[in-house]
Amino acid sequence: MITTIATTPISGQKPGTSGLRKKTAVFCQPGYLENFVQSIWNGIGGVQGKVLVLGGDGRFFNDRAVQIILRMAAAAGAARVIVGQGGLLSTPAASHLIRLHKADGGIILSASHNPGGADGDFGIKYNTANGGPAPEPVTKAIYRATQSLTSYQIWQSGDLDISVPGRQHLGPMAVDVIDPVADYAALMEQIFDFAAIRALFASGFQISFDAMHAITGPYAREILVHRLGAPESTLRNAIPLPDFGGGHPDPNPVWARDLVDSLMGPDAPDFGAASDGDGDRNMILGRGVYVTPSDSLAVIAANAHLVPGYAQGLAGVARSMPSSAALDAVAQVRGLPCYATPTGWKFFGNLLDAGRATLCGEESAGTGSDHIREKDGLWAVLMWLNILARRGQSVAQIMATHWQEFGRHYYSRHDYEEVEAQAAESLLADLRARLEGLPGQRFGALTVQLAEDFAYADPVDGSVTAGQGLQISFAEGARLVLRLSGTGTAGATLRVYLERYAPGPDGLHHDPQAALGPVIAACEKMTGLSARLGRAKPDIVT
Ligand code: VG1
Ligand code: CO
Repeated sequence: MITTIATTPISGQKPGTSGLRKKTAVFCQPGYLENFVQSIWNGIGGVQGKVLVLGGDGRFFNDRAVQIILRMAAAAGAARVIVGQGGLLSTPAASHLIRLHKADGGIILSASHNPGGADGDFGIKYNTANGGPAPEPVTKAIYRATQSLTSYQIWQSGDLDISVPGRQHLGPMAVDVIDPVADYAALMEQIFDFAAIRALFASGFQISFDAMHAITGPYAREILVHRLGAPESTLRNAIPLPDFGGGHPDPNPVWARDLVDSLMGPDAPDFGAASDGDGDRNMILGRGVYVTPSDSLAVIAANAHLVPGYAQGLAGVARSMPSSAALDAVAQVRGLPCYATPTGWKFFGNLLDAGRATLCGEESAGTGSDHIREKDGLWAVLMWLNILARRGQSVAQIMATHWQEFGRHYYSRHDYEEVEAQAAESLLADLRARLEGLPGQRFGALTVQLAEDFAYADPVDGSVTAGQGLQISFAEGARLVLRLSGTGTAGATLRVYLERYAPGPDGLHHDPQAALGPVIAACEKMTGLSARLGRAKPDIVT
């Protein structure tokens, strides 16, 4: 039976870089989730007769939210919802299921790399029929719907038992509970040379994978241990916990410190990797080496032909604007089209759908391809393992030869977290106002060549997205980008992206922070950042 509940708009239900993210306590307020879900339905023209995929990364409130969304889908007349067993699905697995079942869309419950738990963050994201995050026009329509909402509808019933696979009904709506891992694992087996990776493991090649107490644990166990024969001891933190063990499920050298330390230590395994809360990001390490995400993307692009799924070659490649130009260097040598998009996976969707790009990536450790429409952490790990198996070299050797061939793009991101929103906004506003006059000006050792407020004209649908970060290029082969994060839930986070190119053959093996010294100094001179934010140093350096 459908009940209609009167409500009023809740302010601030505006999707950011990747869905709506708020403190868990905010999402748990009566009606908060319901208002937003009803606004999704209203914003996309309803779900009457439609098929949806539903699941999340298992963080606190995932289980409650799944039950509410199922009842609201039934009330809205959805024909069928495919839900991961226990309400769980990694983001890449959800994207795959939408495509596999030709569903009309899907809902993913996650705040990704943000911490979870009652005191952490929660999030919800709508993906469209191509399996990708809703593009801007759709998120705008959903946001508009939140502003005029007067009621929501929900099916009156108790909770469904979604702990075992099988079909049930909620009123007239079918609910198919499925194994969250099986279809995804089968897709990986189609793309990669599992026999080669199995042989690599059998030869004594050791790996360590850190699931950070988040969703990838069960996926990594099935693929790396059961299908590829790695020992169980390969896995760290592989049991998903609602609060991710109290940590940030963010695969970077700060939050995956133990893994990094073990790869830098005396008995290091040959290869290390970690994934984030919802399984769409990755960190790649070799014995004694941390591979920056932008370099990882470039190496994957340069070696993709070694992987069966990409043996026919790449149509093109794409990166987010702040990501380093390491990818561009590969694209140039290989004669591939290369696109630079705003931050956020939703901007890759059109390029992938149109067959213009095969591989995409972001400096934030998201890498993926046209096999789905999300970034994919385990896919990136398997790309590396397949490449390592075929090349028979260590990660360090692969990096060294890559830099020899393409030059090295020293790269780092400095994050200033939870700064006063107004201070960060005015810093960017003041710099924006000076952009026109910057070319030709010198800041320490660097001379500004180009300065712009990045706007993206989508080559497929012609839509223009403005205000996507301030980009300053220097004549000396360096670049600085500043933008505000769109995924935080408290204050503002200023991201400062730093890059400097060394063409080689010399100067390829410096410490990145030292190599970037002139860019860091130019940023300080240009913006007065530390005084304006009241911060002597960044909170996170990746
Ligand atoms: C961050 C990253 C961005 C990524 C986004 C979602 O966004 O910088 O590259 O696409 O998170 O990733 P922002 O606006 O905070 O810089 V995830 O793994 O959180 O879904
Ligand atoms: Co994520």
